[in-house]
Amino acid sequence: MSYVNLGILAHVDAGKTSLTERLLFTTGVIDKIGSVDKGTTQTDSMALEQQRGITIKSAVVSFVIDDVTVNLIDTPGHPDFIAEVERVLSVLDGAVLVISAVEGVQAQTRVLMRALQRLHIPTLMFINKIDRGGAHAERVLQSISEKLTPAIIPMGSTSELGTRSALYAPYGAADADFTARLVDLLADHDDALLATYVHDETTVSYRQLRGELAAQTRQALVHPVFFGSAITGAGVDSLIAGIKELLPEGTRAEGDADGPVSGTVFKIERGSAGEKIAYVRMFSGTVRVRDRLQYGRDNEGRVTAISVFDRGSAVRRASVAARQIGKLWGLGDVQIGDAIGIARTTAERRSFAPPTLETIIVPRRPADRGALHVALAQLTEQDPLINLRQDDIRQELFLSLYGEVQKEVIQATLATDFNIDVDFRETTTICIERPVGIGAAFELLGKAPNPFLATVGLRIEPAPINTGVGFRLEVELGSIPLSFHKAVEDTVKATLQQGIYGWEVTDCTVTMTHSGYSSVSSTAGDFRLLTPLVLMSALKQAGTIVCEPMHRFHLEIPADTFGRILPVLAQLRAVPQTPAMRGSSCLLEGAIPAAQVHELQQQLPALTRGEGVLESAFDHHEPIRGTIPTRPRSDHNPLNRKEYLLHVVRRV
Ligand SMILES: Nc1nc2c(ncn2[C@@H]2O[C@H](COP(=O)(O)OP(=O)(O)OP(=O)(O)O)[C@@H](O)[C@H]2O)c(=O)[nH]1
Ligand SMILES: [Mg+2]
Repeated sequence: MSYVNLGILAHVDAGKTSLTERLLFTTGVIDKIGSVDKGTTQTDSMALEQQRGITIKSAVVSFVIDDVTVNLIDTPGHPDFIAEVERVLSVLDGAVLVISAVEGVQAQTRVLMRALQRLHIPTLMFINKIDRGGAHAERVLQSISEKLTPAIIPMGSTSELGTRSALYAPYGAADADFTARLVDLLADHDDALLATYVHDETTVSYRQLRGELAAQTRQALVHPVFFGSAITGAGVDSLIAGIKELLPEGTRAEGDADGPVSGTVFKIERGSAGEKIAYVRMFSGTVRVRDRLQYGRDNEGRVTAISVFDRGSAVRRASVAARQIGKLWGLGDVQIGDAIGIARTTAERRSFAPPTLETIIVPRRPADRGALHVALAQLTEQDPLINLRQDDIRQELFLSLYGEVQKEVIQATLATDFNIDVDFRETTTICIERPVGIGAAFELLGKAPNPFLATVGLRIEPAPINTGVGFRLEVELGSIPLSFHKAVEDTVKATLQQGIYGWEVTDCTVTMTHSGYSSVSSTAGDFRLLTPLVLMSALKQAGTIVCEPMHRFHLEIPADTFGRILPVLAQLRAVPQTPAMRGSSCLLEGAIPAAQVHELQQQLPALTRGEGVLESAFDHHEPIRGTIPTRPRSDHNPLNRKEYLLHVVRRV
């Protein structure tokens, strides 16, 4: 048996869950098809998902095509739940990107496609909802080429588009236009094919072309496009055949069931008794019930039960092996992103932007404060991109968020699962700081006013945007023990969580320029305590600029409301580009501060007779115009030497 671990990704409401349901039905896993609108699908199983008709958590199901087991991961499309998609990406062999034939490519589709391309995940596209009024094939293909990638090939044609009888028919060897387009596309990455074809086109057989198409799809160089409808089932057979023909079977993995154990945890759930359940994609080796496993940083635990996905749902098994997805019980301290056994050496880079909003969360009953802390800690463990921060000075709980819908979901979850009613106060945006110049500082051991048994010198300078924090050595590696180096590096990263204005400092390089210690009495603690002092004084010299998160927006409004929208956009500090007129609609794209998106969303119905549609997704950080928002450094404040030393003394 071979396995394909397949993600279904798309913008909100494109039809991922409906398509998942249809795939399960067509492959014989379920004999009655559920509906998102009635809350009866397999993958939208949470009560909140069923009430709202949207997916909130990713869910795994499986079906079999001939001798291939497909583990399908249905993901949420709403940008507020992008963290769910982030974690799934690392375990996929392939993906189906769903695009609505009516709404077309949306801001979120671009965000997803960019991530799939960056990770070289083989991706098929499925243009869904061909049965719905307003469906358009050519227009969607055109916008895919323009906005996502030109390396696409429509695999068939549609008829009676926009009606319940809409159908999809795959192209075959006899379709000369199709084969010509295939050659054209494939030859971009295969000179030999082009040369043979130019020499004598009859020597390249259709089978060879399909084989080359599969090979290039598996390398994520080209993207076959299918059409259909999750509701009527049109085109779904062809998509299933495409998954088998064109996507790799667990080839991104080493895949040896007898090899050393290696897996990745991509989802955590709590069982009915509150026990932790870890969803693991195995890359190599076999895990059996009662095995002792190393996981995460330095944790060890015994597996008490395992289930594996088989024809639909998870079933109890004695083991889970390479290429499979399984649920593991018994790993008490497990977290999302943890490696099971040997960690895979993949670059640890975020595919999507971190949350850009932060809110203060308060229990309605003050007595719930402690319980709220515990409940939120549990929720953040399932959703590690949500940061929970306790402000010691203000005695308040800060929660980072992607948006308003996520806020409502957290509120509802706390009420139903934990019986805690909460309110939110002051949603603000999370800014970042970037250094603007170069700053350097050092403190020598034994030289007042340095109270620590360590010499540390650091230089900080700007680095290219989106590169995070780099750490380099300009001192000999052996000049201090390795553990002291490590203490400095870790402390540099921790200190930069809060810059001069209290925001995380990023896109910079920190270089260690001086180091020294006393072989008799220095400890790593001396380095840990001295580093923040030196670094913050270097940072002060360099200076930082506060940058706020900006969204790219796409606004569709009735053309006659344009005059009314423009001043509102200006007031919200949005910068629109030249508008495009399409019939009686006006399309506006541009940049808007993340802080203002919600306000625009609120005002839109009144400004556009309820017809305006706004989409937006995080795009970049930009120096803030106007007053700089600051948040207090809550743990310690090395900007003020005296206060910091007092803090250290109190702590020691
Ligand atoms: N006419 C038509 N409606 C569809 C089709 N696919 C989905 N829908 C409808 O579109 C809406 C959204 O469908 P979902 O399957 O929940 O979409 P989704 O992509 O899973 O949405 P999120 O998980 O919330 O991002 C529902 O009302 C579906 O009934 C289709 O092929 N044709
Ligand atoms: Mg869904």
